[in-house]
Order: sequence, then C-alpha cells, then structure tokens
Amino acid sequence: MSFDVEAVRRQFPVLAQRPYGKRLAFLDSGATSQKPQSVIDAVTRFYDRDNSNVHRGVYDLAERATAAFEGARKKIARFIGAEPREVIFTRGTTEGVNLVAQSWGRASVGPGDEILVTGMEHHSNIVPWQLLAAEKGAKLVVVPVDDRGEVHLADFERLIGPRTRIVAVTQVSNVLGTVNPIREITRLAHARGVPVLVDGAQAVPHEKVDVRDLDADFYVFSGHKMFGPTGIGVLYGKAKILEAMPPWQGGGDMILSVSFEGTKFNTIPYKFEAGTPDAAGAVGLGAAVDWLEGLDREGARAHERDLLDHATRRLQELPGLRIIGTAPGKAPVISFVMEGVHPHDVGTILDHEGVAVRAGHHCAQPLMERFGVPATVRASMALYNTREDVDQLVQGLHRVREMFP
Ligand code: 7TS
Repeated sequence: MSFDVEAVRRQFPVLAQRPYGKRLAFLDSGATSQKPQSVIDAVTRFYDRDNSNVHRGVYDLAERATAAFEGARKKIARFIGAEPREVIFTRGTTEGVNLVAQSWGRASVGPGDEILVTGMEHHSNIVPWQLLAAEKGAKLVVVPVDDRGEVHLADFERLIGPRTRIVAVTQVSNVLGTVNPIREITRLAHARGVPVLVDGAQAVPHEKVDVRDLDADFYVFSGHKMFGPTGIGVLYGKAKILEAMPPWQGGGDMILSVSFEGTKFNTIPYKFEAGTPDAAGAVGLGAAVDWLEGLDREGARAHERDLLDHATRRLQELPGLRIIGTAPGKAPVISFVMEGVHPHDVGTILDHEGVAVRAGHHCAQPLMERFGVPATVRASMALYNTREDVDQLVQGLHRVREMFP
C-alpha cells in the first residue's frame, strides 16, 4: 500500500469545483474537512435502506438501523483503542467538553478548586470550564505558551497543585499546529491524582490515536474534521470514570425505568445519550474510519509533512510575512500575518484566487492576545492537499502584496 494523493483527491467531489473559474485550493481543513464519496454514500445508503429510530423497534428495519449505529460505535472504539461502551456519541468536540464539565465537573469541582488549561486552547476548551468555575467558585489556571508556540512540562509540574481537579489540554493547536506531549502530561497529572481531558479535534485527522497509550481519562473529537459528517462527534471516557458520573441530559434511551417516584439510569454509554441520536451521522463517521483505515496512514503523514515543509519554506520567501507557531514536529497548520495588511483582506483576495483559508481569531482569542495580533491568516492542510495548493496560496499572496505594496 502506498499513498497516492491524486487517487485520494478523486474521491472528494468538492475538490473538483472551480471558484471564479480558478482551481480550488482548499486550505481550511482545520475548520472542517471535505468528505470522501464513501462517507457521502454511507449516509445516503442509511437513509435509503436502513432508516428508523435506533434501540426502539422490534421490526427488521429498526434492527438494521440499530446494528448500523452500534456497528459504527464498535469501529470508532477500535480506531481509538477503546471499548465500545467507552464511546459516547455527541454533536462534536464542543459538546464533549460541555458534557464532562457539566456532569463530571459539577460533581467533582468545588470552591477554591483549580482547572488547568493551556494558553493555546480553543474557546470550546475554555468557556465550558469558565461556566463551571463561575458556578462553583473555582478558577482557571493557565499553562503559558512560549514564543515558538509550545508549552513546557516544567510549567505543568509547577502548576498542577493540591487544588487542581482536572487538566484540560489540546493535543494539537488549531492555530499553531503545535503537537503537545500528551503522554508526558497525563503521566505528570496522574502522579498527582489529577485526571486529564484531551481535546483531540485537530489530532485525529492527522495521526493514529490510541487513548490507552495516551492514558487520557477523557478524549473528545469531532467527526467533521476527520472526513466524517457534521453534527456527530465522540467523547471517550475511561469506563470506571464514566460509570461514576451522573447523567448530563435526561430523556429517552438514557434510562432503564422511569416512574414519578424515581428513575433508574441506563448503563454507559447510553446513560449519556438522551434522545434520538444522529444515527446517520454515526454511520457516516464509521465510514470515515473505514476510509482512513484503508489508507497508507504512514504515507499520508509523510505527505502532510512534505506539504508543511514546502509551505513553510515558500511562505518564508515572502517579505513582511511572519509565521506564528514554529514548534518542531507541527501538524500541517500555518498561521501567519502580513505586515500592513489585515488578515481579512488577505483572506478575501485569496478567495478570488481560488484559495480557501481562514482569517480571524480561530476561536482562540487568548492565544491571539499572547502573540499580540488581533487575527491571523491560517492555511490548514489535509492529506488531500498538494504542493500545487501551496504554490497557488503563495501566488495569491504575491497578488496581495501587489495590492498592498
Ligand atoms: N477544539 C479544537 C482544537 C478545534 O480546532 C475546534 C474547532 C474545536 C475544539 C471545536 O470543534 P467543534 O467541532 O465542536 O466545533 N476548530 C475550528 C477551527 O479551527 N476553525 O473552525 C473551527
């Protein structure tokens, strides 16, 4: 098996379109990835052939829907090295963090307690903790980010104290591309009896993740960033911890029996899946896992590394361009600013050149403040990108310079 980017690209119908008559260089996979035909087909097939509500019907169709939904859970569990009952379907990363903050957090965090986050977290791994802290009289403590965009284990060692109740950290920064040393962080935290939630949103599309090996207590990610559908994501939690947690939302399917005197809750994972789930989304995510597992992932990684090296080299040729986030071993994400041009103007001009990038604060305003910029332009790459996409970006940036000399 070898990695053939042109064969991969042919599986993504979106990539064939020509905005403004130009070739599309899609460099915003950090926001959401495109979907291969097999994922699109799996969702359509579910609605064509298997659709009915899950865990409810006794008829053939309902059993097929349930089998497809639970089959997806098994695939995803295997993909991340978990047991199926440790895989809870959510709407995405955001919902996963909120679930943990509201269920585990409300039961485990009290006045004066501390929640440790890093300075490079996405808002979805900050705000749910702030809501919890405000309710409980706890506070957030922040691990600083250095000039290259890295965090240091010594700071974790210094900041995990007797009041720390949880460490919430991203595996890969959506702005900087920094890959954090999760294994070392969980080791440090666990030595002090502190659990760790890992935001894997930007990690799963790029690297093989094994939650047991990382020893994460919670691991959250979104389907739509890993070639799956929108509206579906996963919260992994260690079974022992999930079992001890109170339910989050109440409703159908999360109960064993209900009476007005009291309710007996279902076992995990169902205890945390109130209401009709996005079964088609789960099936689509299962198809995304199949698709990823059918690839030469080592080859894909090498391809992504080549793209990052090529992009870094070429962007450095441009005068007045500053790359933000220069940690070694980055994921294929490059944020930058151009002297004298607002990132939004850069984004708009690039759009007319067929280049899709994101310009803004990337839901990481504290990190923008850390680097003293209001916003950046971000090119985030996936395994279907090519050097041609990068060269089109660079050509577009020359055009920006012509317009803003
Ligand atoms: N965590 C990280 C590291 C992210 O990059 C994102 C989304 C989220 C959490 C939230 O994921 P959601 O699926 O629940 O929305 N990041 C981005 C981005 O970089 N551009 O658009 C969304």
